[in-house]
Amino acid sequence: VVRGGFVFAEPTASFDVYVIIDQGLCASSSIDVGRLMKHLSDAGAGAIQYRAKNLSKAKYYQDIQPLLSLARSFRIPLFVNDHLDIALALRTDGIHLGQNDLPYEAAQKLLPENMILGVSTHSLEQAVAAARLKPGYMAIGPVFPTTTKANPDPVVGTDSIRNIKASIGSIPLIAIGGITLENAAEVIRSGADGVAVASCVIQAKEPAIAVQVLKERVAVAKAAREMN
Ligand code: TZP
Ligand code: MG
Repeated sequence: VVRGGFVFAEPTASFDVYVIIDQGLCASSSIDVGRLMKHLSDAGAGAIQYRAKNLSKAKYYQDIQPLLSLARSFRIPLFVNDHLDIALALRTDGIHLGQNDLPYEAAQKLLPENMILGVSTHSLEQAVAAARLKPGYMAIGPVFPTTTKANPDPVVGTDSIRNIKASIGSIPLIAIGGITLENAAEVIRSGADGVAVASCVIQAKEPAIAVQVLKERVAVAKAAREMN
């Protein structure tokens, strides 16, 4: 990729710890997003998403443009939330779409081959329907109660994760909603391939430590799962 005269290698995404950089959370804690991104990438977050529910498309575009340059220099994959046109215009690593965004099959027709499509699901039925389109990853949630998302869908719980994972085959399943350092292992033991987190990292005293601990707990829980 050539950007501003610099050549950057495309980073590869992993979905063990996927951090949602929620603009509202960052603003209310006076967090510098660029610095946060440096900490997340140093700590080994597999991917990041910029989520801004209260910004116009114009402002979102303005915000994410410099963040993409930083993400490239830190070699961390960056996902756009909601705005497929912005992802296409900037050639981000991926786009994350929910049930009320452009339908996945329409989005897929527009996506370049190397752009990852991530989708949100909130039930087994939605997961089975979305799996037919073979997205790059699938989020399921909220697994636990969350205050980060306004009007969240009903809590899915950990019990249904196993069933959903069994129904979607090899598509990486990322659990989301109310995930913390304390419950991350349980979520992985229930069958998720990774965790998506916002508040537990953004509002941590040291976001880098939070990511390191999450990564460690996800890895240990996966290893234990594979032994059984
Ligand atoms: N979708 C389902 S829950 C959620 C989103 C975007 C918010 C996750 O944030 P937190 O702070 O990790 O609960
Ligand atoms: Mg959305």
